[in-house]
Amino acid sequence: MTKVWLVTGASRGLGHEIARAALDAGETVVATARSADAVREAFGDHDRLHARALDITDAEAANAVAAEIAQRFGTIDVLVNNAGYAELGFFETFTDEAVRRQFEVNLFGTMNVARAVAPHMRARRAGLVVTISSVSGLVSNAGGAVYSASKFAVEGWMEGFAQELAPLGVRSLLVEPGMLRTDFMDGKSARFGSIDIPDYAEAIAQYRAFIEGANGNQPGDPKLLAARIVALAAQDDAPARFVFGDDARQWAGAKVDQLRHEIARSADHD
Ligand code: NJP
Repeated sequence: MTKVWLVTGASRGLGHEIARAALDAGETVVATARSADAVREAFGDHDRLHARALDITDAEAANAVAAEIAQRFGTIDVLVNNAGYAELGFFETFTDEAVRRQFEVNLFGTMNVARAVAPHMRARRAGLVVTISSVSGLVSNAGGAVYSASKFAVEGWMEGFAQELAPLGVRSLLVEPGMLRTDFMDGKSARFGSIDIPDYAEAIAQYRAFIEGANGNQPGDPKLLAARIVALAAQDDAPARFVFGDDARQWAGAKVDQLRHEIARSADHD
């Protein structure tokens, strides 16, 4: 039977590919982004595609979209909480406003949509919440402190919330991709710290050169990840986490090794 998907951030990048892959699998998809027209333009005409405007920082809009889907289709089977962006650069180069904006979208916006959808899933004792986190939700590096802080927060929230939902029949999948070829690192999406701090100038110049070199050349294929997510969503025994890409698995593995080492060393000081 065809399932009903709600995908955020579906105008471009990974969200667009997930919505497309779900349509190709025969599903009904409510695809959202800040502009419904941008979503319509991205997909063209499709009878199972329903474009809606949803800025995820707007909790009322999230409630309205979820209520409309539940009323119209009787169900929301899969939520893909995908919309997000990155504030890239060294922590002290960001204003407080920029840091809060990062959390407003990546954490509180993602929570808004989950809060809007979860009651409909709980009522039916069924559903799947897919959260697009990042390997940066497991590992942080110089230049990624603010973005990682928001994704670590997403991880902590969803790890607990997933356990609250599971006994009520609602499954969860946290996705931690490595670098994907989307607009993510491009000026169309990413923002950069604006405060000039000479102590960091050289390190920041190297970091910016890395970002410029990586933009458009990321190893991860968003189409492939989208296909994997749609396949995982169809499995009853899907894993709680999906770390996508060699780069992500390498970084996450190194973090686990480092944590084990530091935990063992901590025991020496008990
Ligand atoms: O980025 P991009 P991705 N409300 O820039 C939307 C994570 N990730 O596909 O409104 C609603 O091509 C925006 O829509 P628009 C990343 O953190 C990525 O790579 O038209 N929507 C667009 O559709 C994020 O969570 C990489 O501007 C909002 C989409 O989000 C997810 O993957 C690695 C919005 C962004 O498309 C998708 O990002 C990784 C708002 N307030 C995790 N703000 C990577 N690409 O390397 C933005 O580990 N959007």
